[in-house]
Amino acid sequence: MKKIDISTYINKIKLTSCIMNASGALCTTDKELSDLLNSSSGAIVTKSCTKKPRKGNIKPRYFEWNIGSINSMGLPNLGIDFYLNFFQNKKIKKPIFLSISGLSIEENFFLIKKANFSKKITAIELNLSCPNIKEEILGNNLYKISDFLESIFKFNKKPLGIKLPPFFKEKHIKNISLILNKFPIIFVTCINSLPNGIFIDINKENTVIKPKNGFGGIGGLIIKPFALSNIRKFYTFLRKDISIIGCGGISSGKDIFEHILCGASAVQIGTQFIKEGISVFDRLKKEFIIFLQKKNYSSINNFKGKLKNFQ
Ligand code: RRO
Repeated sequence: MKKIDISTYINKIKLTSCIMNASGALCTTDKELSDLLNSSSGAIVTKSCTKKPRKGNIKPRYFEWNIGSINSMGLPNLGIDFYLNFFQNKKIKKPIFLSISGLSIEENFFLIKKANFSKKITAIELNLSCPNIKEEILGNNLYKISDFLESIFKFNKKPLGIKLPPFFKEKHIKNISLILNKFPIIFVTCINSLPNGIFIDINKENTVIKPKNGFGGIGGLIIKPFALSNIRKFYTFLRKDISIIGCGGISSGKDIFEHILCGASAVQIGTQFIKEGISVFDRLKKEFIIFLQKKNYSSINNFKGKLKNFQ
């Protein structure tokens, strides 16, 4: 039987498997990150971090049902120093993406500068799309994003990518792509959770999470069509050296195939990782390889971005 290679590149960064965790999913604490280091995931991204540790929102702040999840975590994290120290004295065999999500432009500058000093951090995933904080989502403000990136690339030397919110109009994706194409970013991750959803417990007739009267970011299976459409559109509008990391609604090998067919170079697992635990990476890897065997593909380059129109 043909050998199936599921390795990939995010720009010039090699991942031996194209499957990794999504920021926020079991990647906050020492134990969670240690488990990820020992797992078959192709890379690790940390929980988005801030300058100081944050407790996040009041609990319950996460809920899942059969086809989705809702969260209003509120950026709980152990602070950038914890994440930089954690990797400092570890033997590391895969790329490490430090997710940062400063609450102001100045805080983001501080975090990016700090990450630049750490040899263990392969790349920065700049999260411009947290749906659960009161501060503005920069990913939705094209004017600010352009100035912001201009300032960042005056000093930043680390490979850097951006985690984007979902967009629902082609013109928005086109406009943000025109801006991103002007800067040396190496990847985008799309999509973050769909903001301001609500889930109802019909027996109790109430919401299922406590912060913000029950409103939160929606993830999981039900957001897959929006993840796929964002990946597809960004694939057509972004420079070809900007890789796309697909995130949203993956729970099977077939879902990974769909993300890559739309143009993703790698995929992140969020809701399904939280549901299933660390063994999700072994299972998905196996499923994906069997799927490719059946399709007679030997590497992801055989089909990446090659989605055809209906005929
Ligand atoms: O911590 C969160 O509430 C959170 C973040 Br930073 C994010 O980027 N996406 C999300 O769904 N939740």
